[in-house]
This record gives sequence, C-alpha cells and structure tokens, in this order.
Amino acid sequence: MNILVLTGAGISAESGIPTFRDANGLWEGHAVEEVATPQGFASNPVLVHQFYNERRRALRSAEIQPNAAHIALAEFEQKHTARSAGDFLIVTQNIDDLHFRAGSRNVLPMHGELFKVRCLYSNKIFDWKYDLSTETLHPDDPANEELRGCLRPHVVWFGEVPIGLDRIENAASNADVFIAVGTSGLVYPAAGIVQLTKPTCRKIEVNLGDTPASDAFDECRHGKAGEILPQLLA
Ligand code: BV8
Repeated sequence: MNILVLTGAGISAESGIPTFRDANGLWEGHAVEEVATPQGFASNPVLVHQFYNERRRALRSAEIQPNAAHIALAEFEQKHTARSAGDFLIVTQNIDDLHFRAGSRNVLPMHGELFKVRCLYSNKIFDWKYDLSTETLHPDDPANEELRGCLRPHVVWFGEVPIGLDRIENAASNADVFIAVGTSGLVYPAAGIVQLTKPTCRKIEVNLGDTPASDAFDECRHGKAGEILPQLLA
C-alpha cells in the first residue's frame, strides 16, 4: 500500500511554531508574501535574512521539539518500511526540520529548508552554519570567504518553482492513501496535489476544521494533528 502524506504549518503548531494564518501572515509589519519573494529579497536582503534568522533562532530554542504528530508519522514510516508494505513519502510545505528530527527519512521539503542556504550564482547548497548569537558566518564555514554576500535562503518563495514536483506527481498518482495534515489548502501547487491522486486513492484531511480543499477528500478528521495522527496511524 503506497502512502503519501502532505504536511503544512499546522503539524508544527503544537510544537510552538505559529502557522502562517495564525501569524496573520505578518512579520514585523511585512506580509510574508512581501518578504518571502525574490522581489522582497532583491529590494531588502538584510530584512529577508533577518526574517529567516529570526525563525532559525526560534527553531533552535530548546522548547521547540517534534510533537506527537511528527513522531507518529516517523514511527509509522519505520513499521511500513520494515514490512516493505509499499512506498511511504512525506511531502512537507514546512521549512522547519521537525520531521527529520522526529526520525522521518522519506521527507521531501517542497518549499525548501530553513537551515540550508544557496549561492546566488552557483546555486550550490550549503548547510547554514550561522552563529546566531553574533549573526556572522561560522569561521570554519568553507563557504565563508567567497560566499559572503552571495547567499540566499534555500527556500521556495512565492513565484518560485517548488522542489521535487516530478517526484510529488509520481507519488500522488501511485498513492493508495493520501493524508493532508495541517494545511489550509491555499498555496499552490501543494494544494493541488490531492487532485493528482487516482480515484481509488483513500483521501484523508486532518485539520482543526474544514478548508477550501475539504471537498476533494473522502474523510475529514477534525482536531489537533498531535491527537488524531497517533490514532489514525496506530
Ligand atoms: C508557483 C516558504 C509557479 C517560504 C512558502 C492565485 C491563485 C492560485 C495560485 C496563485 C495565485 N497567485 C499566485 C499563485 C501561486 C502561489 C500561491 O499559491 N499563492 C497563494 C497565496 C494564492 N504559489 C507560488 O508562488 C508557488 N510557486 O506557483 O510557481 C509554478 C508552479 C509549478 C510549476 C511551475 C511554475 C510557491 C509557493 C511557495 C511559497 N513558499 N513557504 C517561507 O516559509 O518563508 S508558502 C508558506 O505558506 C508555507 O510553506 C505554506 O505552504 C504556506 C502556508 O500554508 P500552510 O502550511 O497550509 O499553513 P497555513 O497557516 O495557511 O494553514 C495552517 C493550517 O493548519 C490551517 O488550516 C489550520 O486550521 C491548521 N492547523 C493549525 N493548527 C493545527 C492545524 N491542523 C491540525 N492540527 C493543529 N494543531
């Protein structure tokens, strides 16, 4: 049985990370869409680097840990894979690293990763070895010299093409079960993945309430992901 899971900001909410809609999509008076765009970066790279460093700093604070929803997915993946019961893939819209920290392995971060940066010219990707206390590139970062001033977050901004679309489309067309967890179904092409599944695919939405995408699902489980997923995947 091939399983595809799509996660959004709601799966990290119980870990203490505000969702985009909770934060009203604002950051220091800037609309996320304004800051999280190539245009926003071009016009004010320092502000955009600050926006992402703020989120890195928050994510590295001790109280932010994977929650029961992340852990339930990781444990299910281990069992499913051990039984070689079929494909299992988590496509996440989130740029936090909580799925990886929970132990999930088959994770596709379609909107990039907060702790990776990319050279504007070579497109080479680096782990972010940022000393957040002093906000300087880490001294032993091999990229230190030649990259200073040439880095951007390895994050997919509005207007940019998400990562791994071919793999996502393939997984969706082969999925026997598709579970969307904690996503408002407002951002495309992520919100359109459910439409790529085959008619026989069992489609389940896990959210606090209905979303604009709910009609496309066979089942809508309303409640917190940290409570529903451990039961659903038991
Ligand atoms: C693209 C990285 C072309 C940055 C992000 C008009 C119509 C349709 C589309 C468009 C349009 N105008 C523009 C577009 C395209 C645009 C888009 O969709 N805009 C929207 C706003 C209309 N999309 C793009 O630009 C994408 N690129 O289209 O390129 C293309 C495409 C394909 C092929 C060739 C070319 C790129 C989009 C990626 C943008 N980057 N993130 C960063 O993070 O800083 S998007 C960002 O916002 C997140 O990654 C996430 O995807 C999105 C927020 O969505 P959610 O994750 O769903 O979070 P949200 O807060 O909205 O909802 C949380 C949900 O959780 C809620 O439903 C809540 O009820 C629930 N919840 C809360 N707590 C819990 C819970 N559920 C369960 N348990 C809980 N405890």
